Amino acid sequence: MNDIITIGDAMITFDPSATGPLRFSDSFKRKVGGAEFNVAIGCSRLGLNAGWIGRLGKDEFGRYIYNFARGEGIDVSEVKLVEGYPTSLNFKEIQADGSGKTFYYRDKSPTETLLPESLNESYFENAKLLHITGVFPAISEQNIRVIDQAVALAHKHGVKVSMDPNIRLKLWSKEKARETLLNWMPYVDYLLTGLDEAEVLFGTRDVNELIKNAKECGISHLFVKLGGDGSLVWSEDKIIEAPAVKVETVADTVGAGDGFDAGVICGLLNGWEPKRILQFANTIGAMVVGVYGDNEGLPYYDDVLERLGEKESIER
Ligand code: KDG
Repeated sequence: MNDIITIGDAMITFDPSATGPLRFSDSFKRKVGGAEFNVAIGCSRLGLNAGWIGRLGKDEFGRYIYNFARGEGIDVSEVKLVEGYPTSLNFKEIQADGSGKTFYYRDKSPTETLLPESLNESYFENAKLLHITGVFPAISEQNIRVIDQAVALAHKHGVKVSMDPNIRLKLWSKEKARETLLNWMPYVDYLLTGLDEAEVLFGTRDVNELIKNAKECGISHLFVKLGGDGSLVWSEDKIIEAPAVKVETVADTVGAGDGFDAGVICGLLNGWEPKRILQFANTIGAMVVGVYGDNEGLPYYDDVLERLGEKESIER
């Protein structure tokens, strides 16, 4: 049985060895990325049983990602390596302040071979939570149908659904993102969003307005990521806030939101109080940005406790 399952297009990510425009980057480190995949890694490191549903090319990169996932303890029983579709690629550009851009090479994504009817109903029946984001459905119309089926299966089996809109405007328009993601809101229990994405969805950045919208959609918990201002959660008609965790040096901001999501999912599945969930998730976000790579900075459970000062750190 998996605590959390997710569906995504995992990619090989080429991280530049130096900051600055991609056109001048001439050496890269080969890494692994993909928003939903990062969340699965984060959850697994925190001690949850995480399953990832996906398709990879039957090529060297696909094998690498598959083995990487297994090494992270992710359940890959619903992953297939397929002929004729190269594993998706992503080249990153990183600026001196840690902010970044992504350049995708995923037009013929192996996820084209993942059909709604490919989803295994018992995989959903045996999960506690389905995590979806706006990345996978932005890749193709078929992927949208896959998520339609996934949320329907989750609903049928009483599986909670969390959503991070993760709107990637290189993959689809604001209008298409809004229309598609809003269609799934009636199935979403936990919405984890930044203000920019919330604005795309609901046309406002005002927290009270967002709460009104969340209520109307039947969302039980609205988590808002506020970057340097920390985060907040609305649930049971209360708003709880937590400050950001101080970061000494920002190396690479990509993946921080996925780390936050993993922390929230861990807290929700363990039944923690909202304040504790935010404190834990903010800490993970801060730990991720201190390390280069989309998922290298995702901590193990004890690492978070050490960073929170709740567990002694023994260095030698
Ligand atoms: O959230 C981090 C991801 O965005 C990154 O790992 C890869 O851009 C990516 C994507 O499309 O999933």
